[in-house]
Amino acid sequence: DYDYSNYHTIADIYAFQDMLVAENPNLVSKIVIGQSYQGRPLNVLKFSTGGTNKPGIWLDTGIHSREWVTQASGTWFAKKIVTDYGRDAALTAILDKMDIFLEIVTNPDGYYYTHTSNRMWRKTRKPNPGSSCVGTDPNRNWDAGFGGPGASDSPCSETYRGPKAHSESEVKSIVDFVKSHGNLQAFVSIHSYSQMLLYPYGYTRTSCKDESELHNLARKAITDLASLYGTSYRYGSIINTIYQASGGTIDWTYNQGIKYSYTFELRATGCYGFIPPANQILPTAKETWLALMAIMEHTKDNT
Ligand code: 0X9
Ligand code: ZN
Repeated sequence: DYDYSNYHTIADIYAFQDMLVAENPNLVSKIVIGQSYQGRPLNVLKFSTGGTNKPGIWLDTGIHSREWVTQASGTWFAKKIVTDYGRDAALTAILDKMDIFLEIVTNPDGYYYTHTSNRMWRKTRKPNPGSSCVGTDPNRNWDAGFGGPGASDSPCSETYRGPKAHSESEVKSIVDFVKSHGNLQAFVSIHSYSQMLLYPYGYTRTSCKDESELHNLARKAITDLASLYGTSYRYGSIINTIYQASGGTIDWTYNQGIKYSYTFELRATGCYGFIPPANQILPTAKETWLALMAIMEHTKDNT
């Protein structure tokens, strides 16, 4: 049986996904939206009770490979969805109206590398011509303020934006999926760390047009999150709450018309940073789930 309270290799997580599909064929399927630079599949779990092109909710974890508590939480979310469907009224109502898409290992080459070579690897693993430094920051590579302040043009930087927008197949595959789906209503991209729930924008100080609704929903979500263990989150726009960042995921998805675009920074604070001990996984996943439910329910009620 899968141990949700420990960190796992990419092979384990891929096997977990196939097992979940095999055990819940009427609820879960696996979509391969593309492949990574090194040829690994970009797997997305689709949770659906049937119907065609229902409104969708997207969740991704691990686009920054070293943020291991996010992939571990994503695995727990997948199990939680199949456990709660038909038992928990709120989740059942969400899935009766909407499909949920979950990409757990969003940067597989990076994740593999964090297990084999460098635990602190963040970027993709595509070489940069003319440089000995490898990789692009997949949270600076989106076509939203791409190339502006809040990203680097140096391949050796941890926030290297890449040679052009959507140059990374891990990013482009999601772009293509979002466009071809055409009916995503919420997009939640999960990072760690620093305990924040953020909405657009990151590349500009201009408020997004849904700011007051996104702000109020964020407050509700972090209040629900805190109800479990008292974990305290900050919330607000990216640029006002964490720092200016251009080319970020949810700025692009918001500009595509996906109103409920959020990004989390999960536990911890400075103490554990990117490497929380495994005993943090379950509490992190469980409290985060409460915030996700608040966002998903609000999306359902406003779609
Ligand atoms: O710098 C980042 O990419 C994020 N912090 S992290 O420590 N996880 O690397 C914050 C930026 C959030 N911005 C967007 N999602 N656009
Ligand atoms: Zn991150």
